[in-house]
Amino acid sequence: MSEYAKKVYEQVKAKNPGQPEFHQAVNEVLESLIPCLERHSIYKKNKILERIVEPERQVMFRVPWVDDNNEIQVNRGFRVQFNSAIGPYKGGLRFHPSVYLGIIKFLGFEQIYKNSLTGLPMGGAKGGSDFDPKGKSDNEVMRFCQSFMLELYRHVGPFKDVPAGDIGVGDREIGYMYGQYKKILNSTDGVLTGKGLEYGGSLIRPEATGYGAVYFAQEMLKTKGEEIKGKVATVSGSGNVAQYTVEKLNQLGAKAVTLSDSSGSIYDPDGITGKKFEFFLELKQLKRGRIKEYADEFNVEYRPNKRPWDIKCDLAFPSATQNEIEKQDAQNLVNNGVLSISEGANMPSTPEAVEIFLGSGIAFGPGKAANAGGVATSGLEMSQNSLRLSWTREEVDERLHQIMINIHKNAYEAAKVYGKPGNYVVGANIAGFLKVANAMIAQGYW
Ligand code: NDP
Ligand code: 2IT
Repeated sequence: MSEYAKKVYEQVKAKNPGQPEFHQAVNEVLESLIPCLERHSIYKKNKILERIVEPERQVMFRVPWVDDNNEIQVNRGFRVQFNSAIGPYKGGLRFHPSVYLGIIKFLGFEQIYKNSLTGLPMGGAKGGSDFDPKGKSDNEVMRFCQSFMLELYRHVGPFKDVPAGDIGVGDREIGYMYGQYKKILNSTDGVLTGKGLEYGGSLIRPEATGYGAVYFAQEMLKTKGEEIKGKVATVSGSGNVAQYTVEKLNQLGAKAVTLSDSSGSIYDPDGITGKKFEFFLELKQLKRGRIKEYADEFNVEYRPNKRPWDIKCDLAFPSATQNEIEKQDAQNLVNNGVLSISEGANMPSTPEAVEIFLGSGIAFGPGKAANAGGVATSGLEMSQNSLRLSWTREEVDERLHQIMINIHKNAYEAAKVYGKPGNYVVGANIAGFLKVANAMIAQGYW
């Protein structure tokens, strides 16, 4: 690593102890930026790295709520407003028991570059709570969301900070939070994205991350003279991103053969298609069931506590969580002849796995590029709210598709210009960074 990037990384580790995921995200970005920092001394002169690794604001708060047994429960809430150089803070909320400050900071840091890559004016942020929605009644989730918003409302707003969903936060949670915000402020502004269609949501937002990850894979494959059609794909997770990844793969004539959750994975060599796909959507969206029930229903293999990465495939779409592809998983994928990895999740590959992918010459699409379709379509939801209009499904999908094509092109070109052709990690990080860094310089230090 260059002396400058190394110095800043060491400072980050010393000043943010006990936050390995944040260190990991920072390390990857700083390392990628070296060719850019070497070429342009202006960023060092303006102390851009020292500034960009420090969130503009971090809020942590108590979230008390009453469960169905009338007992008071207390969770911890977070909103990290990382960077507003190019627009209002924007990024999801994650409700999962593993959430602590380090997770929110890694996600917020990634979001800065991702949002910049979309070409839309959105700064980077992330928030959430260690609340676990699993096994809670709708009323409990509602009371939690109301309490969470009772503090969060002070920090957000359509020109300030616009949260959305992430793990454990879907249309139900967004609805409860939006209702509470409206009640507190008597304002119907578009403070959240991922809203229901009836009250300001955008068509295609639910599908956007998964669709976008497949569009990104499509672009990467084109550079190798390949196409999606006829390919076999492994997908992890079974939530929002996984669901619409499988749908788009089906539409484009590929075959998705796996799904997973934190308990295990299923392997359906005939493909998750037709009635089986409909069953899967209903199982997850309406019944909030477990993926094992798919295996039980269709008599396919259930693999307790196993991820999908040992299964032979052409395309892989990690769509569950961070660090879900470790070194051996990456080696298995490469040994089995995988052509592309398109990260639907945020930072699903460990640094050792990324090294294997990059070293093997396969097309590796990092999350901040490959899964940017979700936040991009959130940006389109914000545009529609401002216009007081709703675009059609076709119009939003066309814009999403074009944004993914542009992100691919910009990352691909940047990698070439900075001497790392084919390396989308370097390309995405530099392309995302330049716009933010230049905006920071233009606005003076603050
Ligand atoms: P959901 O909550 O809808 O689904 C999450 C899925 O991942 C579930 O199947 C869940 O299984 C699994 N999962 C979560 N944590 C773990 C874990 N620690 N180990 C194993 N499996 C796990 O979330 P999303 O689909 O929205 O998010 C998935 C990923 O995509 C995340 O990394 C998120 O940050 C990223 N992302 C999401 C976007 C969006 O628009 N929603 C946009 C861009 C990225 P279980 O039910 O057992 O917990
Ligand atoms: O990681 C992400 O980009 C998201 N969870 C979506 C954020 C958003 O504001 O739509």
